[in-house]
Amino acid sequence: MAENDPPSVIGKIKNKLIGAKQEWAKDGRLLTGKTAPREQRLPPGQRLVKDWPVLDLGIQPQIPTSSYSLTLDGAVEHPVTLDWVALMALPQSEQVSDMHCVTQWSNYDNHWRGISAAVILALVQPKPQARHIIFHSHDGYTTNVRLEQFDQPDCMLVHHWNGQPISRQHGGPLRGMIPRFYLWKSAKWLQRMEFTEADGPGFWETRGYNNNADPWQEERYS
Ligand SMILES: Nc1nc2c(c(=O)[nH]1)N[C@H]1C(S)=C(S)[C@@H](COP(=O)(O)O)O[C@H]1N2
Ligand SMILES: [Mo]
Repeated sequence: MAENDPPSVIGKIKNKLIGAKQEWAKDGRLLTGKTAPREQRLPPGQRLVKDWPVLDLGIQPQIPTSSYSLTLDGAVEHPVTLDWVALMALPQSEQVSDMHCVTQWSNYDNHWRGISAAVILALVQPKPQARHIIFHSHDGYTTNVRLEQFDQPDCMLVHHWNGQPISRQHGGPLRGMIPRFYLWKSAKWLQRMEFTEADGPGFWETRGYNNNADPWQEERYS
């Protein structure tokens, strides 16, 4: 979502909430100043919760699978737009992973079903110059990761959580899941993955959040 989008898109109240989160980033709120090795399951400054809180920009697009499609384009050999049937025809896989939100909650052992990063990358074949992926969502949200951060065995595009289709509020029918980075890197209501040569900081990355977002390095803010 661009800086200059009209406020009506998000709504004034939500702009206030976004503003508050931005202030936190500026103040370095929630920082413990510690780092931890990966072997420590709970990253520094996080607390374990049993539920799955909802965080978004105040818009929760409703996208039936019958009208859903995902575009994979940019610096790839084989750009493609896949409808739901085509997505489900790809090899499906399962993973169990933890989630870590910058607002300090973590939860463990989420069971995902979806399409692995490896399948997506094999399908589109990023060009040698591709270095980054920009995730674009149906609510106007964007987030960026480096290609090698996505090219990991635990990264997926997910459509089921703990045996159920991912709900609308959590970004269904399809969202990104990049478990080893703060959850703002995992785009809900995914619309497009754009492979790029140049980095393109997304919604939160341009509002004071860290571009890299490693929870064990406590990379909350920039
Ligand atoms: N499309 C979209 N994806 C998004 C967001 C968003 O506002 N829109 N928020 C991000 C943030 S800040 C977080 S913490 C997680 C929250 O995911 P959840 O609501 O399923 O817990 O989604 C991330 N992905
Ligand atoms: Mo977040």
